[in-house]
Amino acid sequence: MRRSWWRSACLGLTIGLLVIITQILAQNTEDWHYEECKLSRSGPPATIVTIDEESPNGTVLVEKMQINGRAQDPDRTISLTLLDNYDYWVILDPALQRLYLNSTGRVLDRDPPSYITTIVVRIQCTNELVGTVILHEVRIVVRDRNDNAPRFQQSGYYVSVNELTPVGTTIFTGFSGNNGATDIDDGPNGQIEYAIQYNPNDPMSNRTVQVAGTLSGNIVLAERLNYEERTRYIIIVQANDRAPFPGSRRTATTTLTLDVSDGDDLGPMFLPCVLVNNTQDCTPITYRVAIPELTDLSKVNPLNVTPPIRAIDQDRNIQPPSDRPRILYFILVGQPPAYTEFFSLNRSTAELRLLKPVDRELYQRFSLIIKAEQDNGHPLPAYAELLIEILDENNQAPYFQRPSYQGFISESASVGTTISGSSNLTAPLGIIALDNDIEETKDPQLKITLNGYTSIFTISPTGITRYLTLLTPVDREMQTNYTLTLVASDGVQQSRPVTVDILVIDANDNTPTFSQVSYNVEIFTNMLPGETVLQVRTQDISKTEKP
Ligand SMILES: *[C@@H]1O[C@H](CO)[C@@H](O)[C@H](O)[C@H]1NC(C)=O
Ligand SMILES: *[C@@H]1O[C@H](CO)[C@@H](O)[C@H](O)[C@H]1NC(C)=O
Ligand SMILES: *[C@@H]1O[C@H](CO)[C@@H](O)[C@H](O)[C@H]1NC(C)=O
Ligand SMILES: *[C@@H]1O[C@H](CO)[C@@H](O)[C@H](O)[C@H]1NC(C)=O
Ligand SMILES: *[C@@H]1O[C@H](CO)[C@@H](O)[C@H](O)[C@H]1NC(C)=O
Ligand SMILES: *[C@@H]1O[C@H](CO)[C@@H](O)[C@H](O)[C@H]1NC(C)=O
Ligand SMILES: *[C@@H]1O[C@H](CO)[C@@H](O)[C@H](O)[C@H]1NC(C)=O
Ligand SMILES: [Ca+2]
Ligand SMILES: [Ca+2]
Repeated sequence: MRRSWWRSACLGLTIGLLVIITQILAQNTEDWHYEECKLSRSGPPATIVTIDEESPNGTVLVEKMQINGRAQDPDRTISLTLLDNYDYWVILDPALQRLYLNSTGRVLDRDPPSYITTIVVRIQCTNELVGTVILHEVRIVVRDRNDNAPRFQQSGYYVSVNELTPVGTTIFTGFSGNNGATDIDDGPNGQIEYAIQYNPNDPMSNRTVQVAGTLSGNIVLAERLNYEERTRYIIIVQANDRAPFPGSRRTATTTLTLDVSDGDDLGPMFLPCVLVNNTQDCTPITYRVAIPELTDLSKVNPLNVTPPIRAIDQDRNIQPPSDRPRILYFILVGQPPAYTEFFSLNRSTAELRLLKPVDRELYQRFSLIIKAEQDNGHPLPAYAELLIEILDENNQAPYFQRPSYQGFISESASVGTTISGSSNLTAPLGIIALDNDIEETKDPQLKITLNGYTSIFTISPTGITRYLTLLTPVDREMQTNYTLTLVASDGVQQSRPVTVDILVIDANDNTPTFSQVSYNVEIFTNMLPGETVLQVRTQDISKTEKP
């Protein structure tokens, strides 16, 4: 009985060992099956790759997934499927465990509005031996390319700057807050810098302003403006992005129109202004007035100054107009000093008035300096001379400088032509009448009347030297001479008449030609001095000679 217990115990032990060995063997086989579908590489569980945006279709995303197992027949141990393939951006080749980009018919665009910055897919691996499933994540990061140029938000920009603005002042901040150029690329590819470009159509514009900060695009004045010289600059501003390689940076340009506004930097000027040669300066002006001695004030006031005293501000376009200063007039100094008793100049109207009659025995003339200045205290006054002649009582008759005048006019002369003083028609015929009542003896106010042929000729109404001009065309065939008379009058006294003879000259475009090309002349030895050798006739082919 004891012996059979031992035997059965040994049998049980043997069976137990067998079971354990079998189990160990079985376990080894299953472990091997479970390695399928796992990654053969070490490292993080997800596969992360980076590609450029706009990569072409078929670009390899992942060369090999490195998943354990064989995904193609025969002897397939695993099968691979792509999950979460949003928009089908990824193609899986299971046999090669390779991932491709599918951009058939479209562009992988990282920038707005697509904003494709990452693509995440999962690869499902099914273990065909034991039926287990493992998911592998693949994360595709889309890298930005500098494929967009900056774009200005406005087609052009505008700024108005007063000419008195100091150099260094920020005059333009219109690019701030995304109102300048924007670039939809990412990072530096989308950051903007501004610069002023040379404008061949406005070569000064890149000197006039500077960019204060390349990132802000704020613009400062680099040179003094002068409204009187230039009122507008066309500035070309370039925006570029900051792509790391300068060669791949992209740019855009816009124009900034800078209008200069007028500032109060100039004083007044007296009118009329005759510029000194090629300058912006007026030649000094002299105003004149002649007043008869001992005249009734009411007859002469206000005094008739020629040209009328007037000054304007040289800053002509100060805005708003209410900011424009008024101009005040003063007599600054004068000779003789007694002028203060006789004359007053209205501060605001420049009206000159005689305060009491002048005796020519005491004063023959006054020479004054007048001043015009702005009513706002601006320190740039203008000065002019004012000459006042005191005229003798009118007791002398005017007279002509010459006893008679000879004038010439071509019959082809058009209406308005001035009668010439020489037969070659090179200089006009000037007629001067004088009056000894007036100290300078030349009175531009004298009235000269023409007697005879008033429908054909006329004389200039004013001026020291007068000229005759043609009113209707003349024809030498009708009349070759016109004789008329002139009379000068100072309003009271009259000159003696003078005669003007005007000769109509044949209009002749063709130079005279000789009737024969050469002449054979025989000179007789017994000829007397003065005898005719040959009569040579020149013929004017434009006109047959009249007897
Ligand atoms: C895009 O690429 C995939 C993978 O290489 C290829 O199978 C497909 O034919 C390509 N499509 C075109 C239009 O070329
Ligand atoms: C590639 O993408 C296009 C467009 O989305 C889609 O129609 C096509 O089926 C995709 N091709 C593959 C092989 O997934
Ligand atoms: C303006 O542009 C011209 C031409 O490119 C250049 O020579 C000049 O130096 C520039 N001026 C300034 C102040 O940048
Ligand atoms: C104006 O120019 C002329 C010649 O062009 C010259 O003779 C004259 O001196 C100049 N006048 C002044 C004020 O510069
Ligand atoms: C100047 O002229 C203005 C306008 O005619 C007049 O109102 C003013 O009284 C005058 N001033 C003097 C001092 O005469
Ligand atoms: C025209 O004639 C005048 C005098 O008759 C003379 O002084 C002048 O030199 C002449 N001019 C020409 C261009 O012949
Ligand atoms: C025509 O003018 C000439 C001078 O050129 C003069 O000698 C002649 O007398 C005048 N004839 C008449 C009819 O006035
Ligand atoms: Ca860019
Ligand atoms: Ca981009």
